[in-house]
Formats: sequence, structure tokens, C-alpha cells
Amino acid sequence: MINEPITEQKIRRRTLISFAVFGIMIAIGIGAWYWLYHQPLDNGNDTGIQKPLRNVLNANEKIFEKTISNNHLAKTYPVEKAAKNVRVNGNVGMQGTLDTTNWRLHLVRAPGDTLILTLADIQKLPKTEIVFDFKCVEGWDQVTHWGGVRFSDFAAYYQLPVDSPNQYAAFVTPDEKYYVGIDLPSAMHPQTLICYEMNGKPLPQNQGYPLRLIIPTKYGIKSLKRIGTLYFSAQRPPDYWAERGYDYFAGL
Ligand SMILES: Nc1nc2c(c(=O)[nH]1)N[C@H]1C(S)=C(S)[C@@H](COP(=O)(O)O)O[C@H]1N2
Ligand SMILES: [Mo]
Repeated sequence: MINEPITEQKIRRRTLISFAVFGIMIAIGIGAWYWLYHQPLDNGNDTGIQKPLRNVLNANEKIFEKTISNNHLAKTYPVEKAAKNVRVNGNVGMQGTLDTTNWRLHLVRAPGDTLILTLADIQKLPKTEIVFDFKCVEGWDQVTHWGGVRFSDFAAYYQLPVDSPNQYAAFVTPDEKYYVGIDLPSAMHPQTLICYEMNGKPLPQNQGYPLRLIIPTKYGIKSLKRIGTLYFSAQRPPDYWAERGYDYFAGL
């Protein structure tokens, strides 16, 4: 048995088996891909991603959500480390130059209870500064310096509905073209800013003048530039990049 000669016939049989196994594997691969590709999309129309893929993202989020807490702080840097030439990325919802004589923040505390705030209404609250490593999902990062009001200070002063049943804060550009949803624990995190300064000066237009979100515990996609409206919701508000297949939580 051990020294049985390898016959031509045996070689042929093994070759056939190898090809059969190879063929079956390919068929399984194509079948799985076909199944996944034909799954309904998670938001029921032609945008979004296949539900099984969304389930994987949601499972990842569950893990990340556990790591967010007020003790989990993004690393901060001395102000000299901050970039002078700050990268600009993304201009959805930022067409045209914004003029603060017309700009107001629409702060929707509840349906029918909207405060209309000027920049001065926000700047009268205590200013907080942060220098941190801003990270974009596209793979770049940059240490940058920001100033503004802690979202939690802002929420306390304007008595925002940050307790249950609301679980999310939603930020929208004035033209409603860019929008993000932030889970309230992340919004209330001590490093989350409603930001109006970069490098000690008013935000440049392309960095979200007059007001943007800075949320160091999440990827840059969530740091919406040019806030027009802020509202609260028990359900996940629409989110520009989540609709295009990125994970909703986008935590770091
Ligand atoms: N209104 C608006 N905000 C936005 C975006 C955008 O396209 N429009 N892009 C986001 C992305 S992907 C990143 S990485 C950061 C970039 O901020 P920066 O331009 O200050 O570098 O802004 C975020 N906020
Ligand atoms: Mo980004």
C-alpha cells in the first residue's frame, strides 16, 4: 500500500477531484455574492447598503458604543503642535459664501419650540479650546486647534432636551444638503464643541463659518461644517455618510 505506484489513472482522478473542489468553491463564492447583492437595502430605496452588511456595521457599533464614556478622552496636544495650513475636506452643503447678518442657528428644542440664535448668543457662553488629532475615514489625520462652546454647556444653558426619550442630536446645514446624527452620550462628551474658532480666529468659510461641530471621539465625517439647524430625536436622524454605506456611530 505504502509503496503503491502512482498510476496515470490515479493522477487523472486526483486532477478531476481538484477541479471539482475548485469549481464548487467558486460556485459557493458566486452564490454568496449573488445572495448578498440581492438582499434588500437597509433604507428601502436605491441608496443605502444591503441589510446583512448593515448588520455587521451595527454589531461593530455596539462594541464601539461601550468604549465611549466621559473617561474616554481623545488625546490632546500642546497648541504649538497645531497645523497652520489646515486641510479642507468636503464641501457638501457649503455652496456660496455665508453671511452672518442673515445666518441664525435654528435650535429646535421640541416641535413648536424653536429658538433662533445669533452667533453672539453662542459666544456669550464659556469658551473651551481643544488641540487634537482630527481623523478622516479617508486615511489622513492632522493635529488642529479649535475653540467654541462645549455642547454640554450649551445644552445646560439653553435647557435642551438631552434626556430620554431623545437619544440623538441632529445637525443640518442651512441648505439641508449635509446632515449628521450624533448619539447623545457622544454629543454630551466633554470634548464635543459647537465650534466658532480655528487657530484663535473665526472659522474660515471653508471650515464651516460661522459655526461647526467638532467631535474628537468620532471620525471627521461627523464634524458637520456650517450648522443651520439642531434638533433632537428618539430615532436615528438621517446621516449623509451612513446613507452612503459608512458606519453610523463612526467612533474612534
Ligand atoms: N457641511 C459639511 N460638513 C462636513 C463635510 C462636508 O462635506 N460638508 N465633510 C466632512 C468630512 S468627510 C470631514 S473629514 C471634515 C473635514 O473638515 P475640514 O474641512 O475642517 O478638514 O468635515 C466634515 N464635515
Ligand atoms: Mo472625512
